[in-house]
Amino acid sequence: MNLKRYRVNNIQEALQQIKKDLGPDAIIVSTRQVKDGGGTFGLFGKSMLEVTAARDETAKKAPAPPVPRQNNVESSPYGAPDVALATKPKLALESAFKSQEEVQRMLLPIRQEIQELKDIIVSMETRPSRKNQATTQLHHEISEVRTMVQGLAAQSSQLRNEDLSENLVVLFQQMVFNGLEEKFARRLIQEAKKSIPPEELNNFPYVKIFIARMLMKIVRVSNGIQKDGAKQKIVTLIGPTGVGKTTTIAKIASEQVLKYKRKVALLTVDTFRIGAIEQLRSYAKIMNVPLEVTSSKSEINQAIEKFSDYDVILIDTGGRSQRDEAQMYELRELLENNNKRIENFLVLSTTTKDHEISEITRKFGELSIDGVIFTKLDESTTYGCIFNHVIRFKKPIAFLTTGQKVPEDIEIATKERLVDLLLNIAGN
Ligand SMILES: Nc1nc2c(ncn2[C@@H]2O[C@H](COP(=O)(O)OP(=O)(O)OP(=O)(O)O)[C@@H](O)[C@H]2O)c(=O)[nH]1
Ligand SMILES: [Mg+2]
Repeated sequence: MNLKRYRVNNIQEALQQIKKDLGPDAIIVSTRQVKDGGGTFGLFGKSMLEVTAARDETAKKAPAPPVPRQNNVESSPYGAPDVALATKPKLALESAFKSQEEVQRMLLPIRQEIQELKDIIVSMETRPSRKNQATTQLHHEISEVRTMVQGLAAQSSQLRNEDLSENLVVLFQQMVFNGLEEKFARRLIQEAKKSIPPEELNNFPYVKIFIARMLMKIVRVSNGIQKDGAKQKIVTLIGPTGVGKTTTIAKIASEQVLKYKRKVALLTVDTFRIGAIEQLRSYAKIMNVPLEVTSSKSEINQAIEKFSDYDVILIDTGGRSQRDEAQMYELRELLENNNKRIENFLVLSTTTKDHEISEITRKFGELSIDGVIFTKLDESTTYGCIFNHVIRFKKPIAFLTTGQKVPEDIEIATKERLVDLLLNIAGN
């Protein structure tokens, strides 16, 4: 994989250089405006376009020529040693010891030693050490990126054949590389082609902003937790295990108390995981807000009754696997048809695979979903999954979380921020 970054005055300049350096199969993975040095702290620097391009070098390489097989030589995954031992030295030995059997007998201990070494190497390669797992994961990711770059190069030439301007192709590449589903990206650029005045199609900043505006119209946000005149807001966080529900509850509670000066109470129905209650209890203690532990629908209702004069009640639930029908049933039983209006916010991690995010949403969607929280943005490098979700499920996004620190690593999701995550609009 060859990745190169360019600072240029405009996209045409970048495309020329990329074609020259990386060839026609290179794809653009990112474009953004940056300040280019100059002046104090770069303040008076010229605004430049920074373009990152990738090319999979293995794509067009001819396959390696086959290694000629030697007669009577056992093929070895480790290559040379077997061949060397079984050919030249064999001839020398044959002349010294007349009989074939004698030669074989002489070679036996050497063969055994080689086999033992091979076994050691194999066991080292397959031992599930952390380092090995990380390396395997990395190899897997590199091969995924490589496949994507190859696929994108092919799709791009198809788009060029459909007479789409180079600027639209570049933005298509950038969005798909960032995880936006191909068919959504394709629809966007085809729509943009119809709406952008032909004389502007060669104006990269214009085309980019145009697509950003289209995305702003698609994406939905709920501005965190808005009370909208309601006397009380009750919000439950639901979702799979380990996505950050409890940590996010603590962040939201803290923001509600400190920033909005609201009276906040916490509830937890996470009763089957040791330590889960303690985790929330320690946050409640720090923030000086009450916490009630509940394990049935009637207990939830009683606790809500108890906190009837609180502005916001936040309910934490234990993570559940969307594939565990019994757990999902229990969650529905606990949260559906309560006397009070409870809003469910689905918590999803941006590190989860796109198709899993859809599966989770469909399963948890058997409960009503009023908002979505995307967590662990700091651990992810692509954010297209957020847009795929909005396009597929049309649910408003309430918050984004960006780290483990409570309370600071949380932000209210805004349309501008979301579009920036996909297209790098803001620049540096
Ligand atoms: N990097 C990063 N880690 C996070 C973020 N939010 C939560 N975490 C971490 O994710 C781990 C799980 O967080 P929890 O809040 O316990 O997750 P949960 O969804 O409540 O987990 P269960 O109750 O077991 O389902 C913890 O180590 C958190 O610190 C985030 O935005 N970024
Ligand atoms: Mg939890």
